[in-house]
Formats: sequence, structure tokens, C-alpha cells
Amino acid sequence: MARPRGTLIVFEGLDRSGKSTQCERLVSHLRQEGHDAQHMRFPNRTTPIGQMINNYLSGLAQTEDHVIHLLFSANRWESAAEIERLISEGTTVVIDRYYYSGMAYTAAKGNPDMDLNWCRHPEVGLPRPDLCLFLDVSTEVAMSRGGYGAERYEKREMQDRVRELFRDMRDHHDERSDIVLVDANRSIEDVAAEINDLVGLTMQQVAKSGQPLRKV
Ligand code: ADP
Ligand code: FDM
Ligand code: MG
Repeated sequence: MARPRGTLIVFEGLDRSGKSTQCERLVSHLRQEGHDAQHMRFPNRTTPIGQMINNYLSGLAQTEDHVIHLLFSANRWESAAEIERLISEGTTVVIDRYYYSGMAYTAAKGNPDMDLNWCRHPEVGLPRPDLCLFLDVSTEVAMSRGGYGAERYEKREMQDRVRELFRDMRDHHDERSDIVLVDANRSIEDVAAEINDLVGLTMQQVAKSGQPLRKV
């Protein structure tokens, strides 16, 4: 019997919601259970495009708003074929931020030409996640986890607008059926336990339905 395809899982949420912590824990958990699992993150700062993004986020470079939006998207497209290959080989891919962040952070800049609909266009055709776990954390709890750092978007006003836009996306956009809200104000262990259950269910559904990997 052919091996079932892998599952595509994405973590989203504001800064300090616990995405990186939970991605690592999930990948270890899946490997312990005998699955092949691979961790990825966006932006992937290791490629030439990723270095341009890093220079922008750290304040070393000023980049026009449309240009940086398209670079974030291009940074996903340069990994799209690899994601598809891993999934087709039966590896579950766990990604720390994806095009949901791409849409919300650009739209949060408030440029009327760059609303969520405009922001979505360059993402159309990317591998579509089977599940997007949205880690929901209050501003107070996020601040208690070390406050904001020095990168471009780590400011209270920007985070508040991104929170609103993530909410719009969960309620009104094509994305809504893929997004599951997780209360991330709890302990690392409690959040991880819920995530393991949600991911387990999604993997079972993918294996049972035989549904191929979709596209955005
Ligand atoms: P993100 O990747 O979303 O920015 P991180 O996983 O890097 O978030 O977590 C930010 C900080 O908060 C880290 O110091 C991490 O150890 C801590 N942290 C993560 N999850 C929790 C939690 N559930 N409870 C308390 N602290 C947490
Ligand atoms: N970000 C991330 C975007 O603005 N667009 C994107 O497409 C992606 C993937 O980059 F402020 C923003 C979100 C965050 C920053 O932070 C990257 P981390 O700490 O590397 O996740
Ligand atoms: Mg992180």
C-alpha cells in the first residue's frame, strides 16, 4: 500500500504567542510517535530574499511597502516545491508563520491600496495548510513574556491592528475554514496537549479521506 501523504500544519499568532515554542514541541512529539516531521519557518532568512527581509525587519534597509510584501511572498514561493515534495513523501511539515502573517502584517500598515484582498493575490497557488493553529494570546500576557523586541513591527499599535486583521481573516475570508483558535494564555504543557489532539485528528482525516494537498 502506498504511504499516505504528509499533513501541512501552520502556526500563526502575534509576537510572543508561543509559536516557535509550540512548533518545536509538536515536531518532537510527532517524531516520538514515529512520524516523519519537518520544521520550517517564514520568513526564511537564510536565502538571498530572506536576507533582504531581515535587513528590512532589523531597520538596516528601507523597502517600499508593496516591494516588501512581494518579497515575503516570494520567500514562500522559493520553498513551495520543497513543501510539496516533503508532503508527497509522507513527511508532516510544521511551519512557523505563513501567508496569514503575510496578509495581516501588510494590511495592518493601513495603506488603502493594500487591504486583505490585495494582499492575498501573490499567495494564490501556494500549498494550502490542512490546519492553521492560531495561538491567541492577550496583549497583557504577551507583554509579560518579555515585552517587544527591536524589530520593525514589534510595537503595541501595530500588534493591535494585526490582531484585528487576524480576526477579520478568521471570520470573513477564504482562510476561515482552515483556522482553529487555540487559547495560548495557558501553560506551555496545556497548550501543547490541545495542539497534539487537534493535529492528531487532522492527520487521521487526511489519511482517511485521501484528499490531496490543496492550493491557496
Ligand atoms: P513566538 O514565536 O510566538 O514569538 P515564543 O515561542 O518565542 O513565541 O515564546 C515567547 C517567549 O514566551 C519565550 O521566552 C517562551 O519561552 C515563552 N513562552 C512561550 N509559551 C509560553 C506559555 N504558554 N507560557 C509562558 N511562557 C511561554
Ligand atoms: N511577517 C512575517 C510579515 O510581515 N510578512 C510575512 O509574510 C511573514 C511571514 O515578520 F513581525 C512579519 C511578522 C513578524 C516578522 O518575525 C517575523 P519572526 O519573529 O521571525 O516570526
Ligand atoms: Mg517565534
